[in-house]
Amino acid sequence: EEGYDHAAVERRWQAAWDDADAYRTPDEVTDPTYVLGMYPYPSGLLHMGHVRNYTITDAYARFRRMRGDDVLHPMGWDAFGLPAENAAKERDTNPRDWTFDCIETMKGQMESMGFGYDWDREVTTCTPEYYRWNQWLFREFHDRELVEREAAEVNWCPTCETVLADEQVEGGDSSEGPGAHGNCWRCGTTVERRELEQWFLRITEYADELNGYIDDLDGWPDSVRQMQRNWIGRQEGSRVSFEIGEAQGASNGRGERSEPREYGPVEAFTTRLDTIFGATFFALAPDHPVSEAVAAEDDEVRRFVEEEADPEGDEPNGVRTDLTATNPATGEEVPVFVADFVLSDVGTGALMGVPGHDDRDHAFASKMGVDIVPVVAPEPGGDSDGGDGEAPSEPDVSESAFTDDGVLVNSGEYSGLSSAEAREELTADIDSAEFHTQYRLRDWGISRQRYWGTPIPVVHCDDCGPVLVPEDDLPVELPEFINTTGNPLDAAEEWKHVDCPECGGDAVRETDTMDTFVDSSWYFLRYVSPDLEAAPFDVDRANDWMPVDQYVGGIEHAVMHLLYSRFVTKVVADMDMLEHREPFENLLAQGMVQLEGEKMSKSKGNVVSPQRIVEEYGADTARLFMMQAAQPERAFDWSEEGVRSTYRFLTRLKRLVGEFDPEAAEGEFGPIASYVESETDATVSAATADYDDLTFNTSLRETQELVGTLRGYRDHVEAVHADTFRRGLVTAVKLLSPVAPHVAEELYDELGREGGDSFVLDADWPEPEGDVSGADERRRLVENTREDVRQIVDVASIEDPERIDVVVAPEWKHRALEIALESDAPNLISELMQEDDIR
Ligand code: ANZ
Ligand code: ZN
Repeated sequence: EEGYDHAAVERRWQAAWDDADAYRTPDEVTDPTYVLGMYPYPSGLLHMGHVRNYTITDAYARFRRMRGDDVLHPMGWDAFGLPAENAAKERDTNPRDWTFDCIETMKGQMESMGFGYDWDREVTTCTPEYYRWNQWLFREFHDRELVEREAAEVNWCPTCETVLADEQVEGGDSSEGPGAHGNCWRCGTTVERRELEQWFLRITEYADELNGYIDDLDGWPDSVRQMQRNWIGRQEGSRVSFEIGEAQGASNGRGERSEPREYGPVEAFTTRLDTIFGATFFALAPDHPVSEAVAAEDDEVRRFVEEEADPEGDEPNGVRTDLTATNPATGEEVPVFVADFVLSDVGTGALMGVPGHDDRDHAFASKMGVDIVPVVAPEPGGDSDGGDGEAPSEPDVSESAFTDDGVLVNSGEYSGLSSAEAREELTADIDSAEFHTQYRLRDWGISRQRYWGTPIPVVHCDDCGPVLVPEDDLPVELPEFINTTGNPLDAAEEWKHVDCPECGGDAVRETDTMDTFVDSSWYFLRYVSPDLEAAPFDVDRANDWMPVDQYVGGIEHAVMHLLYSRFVTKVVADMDMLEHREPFENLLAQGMVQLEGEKMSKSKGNVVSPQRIVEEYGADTARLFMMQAAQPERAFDWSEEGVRSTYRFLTRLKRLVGEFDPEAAEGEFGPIASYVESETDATVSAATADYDDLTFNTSLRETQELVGTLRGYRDHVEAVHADTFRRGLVTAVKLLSPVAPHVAEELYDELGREGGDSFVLDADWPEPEGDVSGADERRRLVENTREDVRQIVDVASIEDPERIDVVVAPEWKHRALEIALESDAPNLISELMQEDDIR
């Protein structure tokens, strides 16, 4: 069977929308709904992941619009980044031209998909009109003491020759938190550590709020919320200092004896101060200042620090120093180790070792021959051998640690307290202890040694040090691209040398550019007033539209992009530029498009080209197939057979509408028409609820069933009732229109528009006309006559014999069975045979 002329239909309506400026955002906003898909990196061509992402937002935006909301549904380009620079080098062009070529292509593809964007609001981050506001924000952050310059160990990719944020290092388990070692997210090369002067945004200042608000983000998937919590890694505990000194009479590694050295108090962070009576050793990270001081004098320690320490190793390794630490609870001196399982960027870089109650400490102490003392016992009565009032019995910790909370033992006057009570009391009683909340989150290093990004608006002067570029001199524009190894900005001599804004002397521009996650941390605000020249965004409009009602994008952005956006939103709110403190009210992380169970990817060579699908079957088929294949959050397999069957559905629907002749439809409004009306109502109410939940797949199934019912109606009665049939068709078309907008426009046109609508997208969303609360009930109450039964059976059984029980009143079931037997309908027969009232 031949398909409909999808190319003609799609061309016609895209042109009509264009002419009418149909997707312009309304100026007057009463019921704002902001629907946003994560903007793409302009890499060359749209892939199926994009198509899925943007079909979801487009369908939802259209649905909200038909429901009467004012909708903002913009699109833009995450246009800075390393691949453009690499591509430019390969092709002997420059990143700007390459990027704009990609944008043009992808924009054309988006238009061919029928995505209804307001292109007047297009935002392209590599334009000075956009990135000047990154620079402006950098200044504002600086004024608020949220910018810091620090020499820091950074992740360095030797292949890309650039620093990577912790989040851009993959392979290390991200649940381990920042700083996990691994591979470059771009090229897979093993990441090295290097020390460089870096600019940081102090996201840690907002750690507490970023963590606390997660509880309120109930429009977000739990998985994403949990990933954010893990990343922030809030821990409540105590800081406690141990006095560190050289043991009396210890040798200092040079074989001489000298005065015992004092190192003073050293702080450790612990979540288990209740176990302090069992702290039988103290351990320092290899690059803790005390470790470094000791290493300078002690060969063995130096060898460990410089050569042997392996923080990624499975086993904890360490070396014993000549130092001792005084346990402030017991007054006892315990040995001090330098150990590689103590991480320098966690807590204070030092810990009290409690082998009886911590697994790693246990493994380390066993290896080093350190005492293992139980100081917490399981709560008596909790276990089978326990009873009320029984004394807690010490756990056996010789083989492994007892890591639960419990009741203190061997802890002096604190014995008998619960772990929680003991933590309170010990923190209060020990002079050198205080409560402390710690985060795994680190400040956000934004410096990149790359050309294609926002220049950091700083000038380095020999006399004044780093000086911010004054606001009036913004933007600091990128110079022309120079094809060179290393950072092209270092080679841009003319651009680089400037006068110091403070003293007028010779100075040099900062040649690092910003992480592109800076661009994406506020782009959703730029869309509200994309052309504004006086500010990054119009505060009133932002307050109208924000927060984004529905944000849709890939799960790979669960941590970095979403966390940075939340951070920047909070800072902007603190600048009194926004009423809201969270940017995204509802978040949908769309599932992957797969082929034979594997993610589509160039490297696997299993990519299906959206362009080919659009050419062969049309954008509507591509969109409809994707949305009906699975719930948006789920992964699903691309299937050419599925695509073809969707195409057949649209082709037949188009024919069904085409063949409907209202003049010739002279059927009565009888029980069958009434049944069809109730099916229409029931479909509207179910499909609407599903659109509200973004479960397009079920709403589309309902709609397809309605189309089946309508076809059955037409095929099995002499003449349909014109109004009923037309209403059914119009309803089906409207319900399909968010997902298959071109066909829907065409059919809405053929059916004769309602009111003064120019487009189906301006039409009112359908409403049930009858009482749908009892829809099922009403279906049963259809007044069945003998002949009606036959016809209802025919109409209903086309699509779904299982529904026979709601379609046919009980007293007519026998008659229905007779009919089924006569017409040799095996599915229907078996369905009816199972009915109680027949058996
Ligand atoms: C004593 C103690 C006793 C601890 C005990 C735990 C259990 P988790 O384990 O994730 O809750 N710690 C502190 N600083 C560290 C560092 N720089 N590198 C590695 N580990 C460090 O994290 C909190 C615990 O991590 C802290 O509490 C400390 O060990 C360890 F029965 O202190 B605990
Ligand atoms: Zn100066």
